[in-house]
Amino acid sequence: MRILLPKNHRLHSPEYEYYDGTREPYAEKPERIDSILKGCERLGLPVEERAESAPREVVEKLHRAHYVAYVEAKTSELKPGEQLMPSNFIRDTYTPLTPDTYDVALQSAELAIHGANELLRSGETIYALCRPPGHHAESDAMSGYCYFNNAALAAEQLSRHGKVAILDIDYHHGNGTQEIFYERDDVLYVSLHADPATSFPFISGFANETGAGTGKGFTINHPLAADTSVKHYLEVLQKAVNEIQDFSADYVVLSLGFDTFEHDPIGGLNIDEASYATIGELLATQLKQPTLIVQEGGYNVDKLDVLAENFLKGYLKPQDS
Ligand code: SP5
Ligand code: ZN
Repeated sequence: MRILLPKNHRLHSPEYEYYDGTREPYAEKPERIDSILKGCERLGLPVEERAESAPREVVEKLHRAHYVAYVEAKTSELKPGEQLMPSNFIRDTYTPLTPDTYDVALQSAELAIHGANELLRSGETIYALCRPPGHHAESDAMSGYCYFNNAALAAEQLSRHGKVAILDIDYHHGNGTQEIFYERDDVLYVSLHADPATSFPFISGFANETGAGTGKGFTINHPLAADTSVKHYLEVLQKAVNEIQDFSADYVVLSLGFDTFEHDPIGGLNIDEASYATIGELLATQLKQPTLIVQEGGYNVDKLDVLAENFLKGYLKPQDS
């Protein structure tokens, strides 16, 4: 396993998000990646730092050109230290723009796409520590700290070489990833997430959303109740893995969020820190396909290092024995 690290992610560091109109400190902060990286380094995994940007045409394969141009134009108006909450192409009040947001989001996208290319070349598991995250970004809307959909762009690249399954285990439903692939049968989207009846993003992630047109049956949602036990969570995860095998995926993209942790400040299912090793081991044992791991959420900065370390220990265990 190799780690890809975005070099300039800390240039994107908004001060505020708005929760029902009230300013709150921005939860998706640079220290998240520092903490996750610490966990990776404790396992001695090789790290490649990158500062490349995804070409606009590549991003425009999945995002509407007019949206990409809007993000660029709005950020270019900003002076150092300023942040702007755009009025358009946005779904919520969690996704502000700062002067470097456009560039840093393109670099985050590049990290995932590069990961896909490396996976195609070597077959080795790649873990892209993308920041900003991506799974809430729709074809023409920023949302939930996400601007461009890193995992979807990686899946798009992989889909030119075979069938791709995206397994999304962030606490929140990946409304962006679902929307982007909703009518496609070559990319399966399977997600485990907190019930959207009561959790962000509210608009999607219900079990009756299963795809449309040729994509019918290729979106699978597993909403989970707030009181879900680890035991039940693992049973549903097993089911999701079986669905990926039934689809005969050639490649897997794992949208990995640590906001399912019981003490996450904005998410929080009942996953304790030790159980991330169980989750990692289950995935590594049963998903034999070449796999790209893409970082999504996870906001308990003081614990992210341990959560990542435990997940990776579990994930690497089958290889060690
Ligand atoms: C990638 C990702 O995990 N994005 C998640 C974005 C969801 N943000 C919603 C946070 C709302 C919770 N804030 C509640 C504060 C109440 N005082
Ligand atoms: Zn999340």
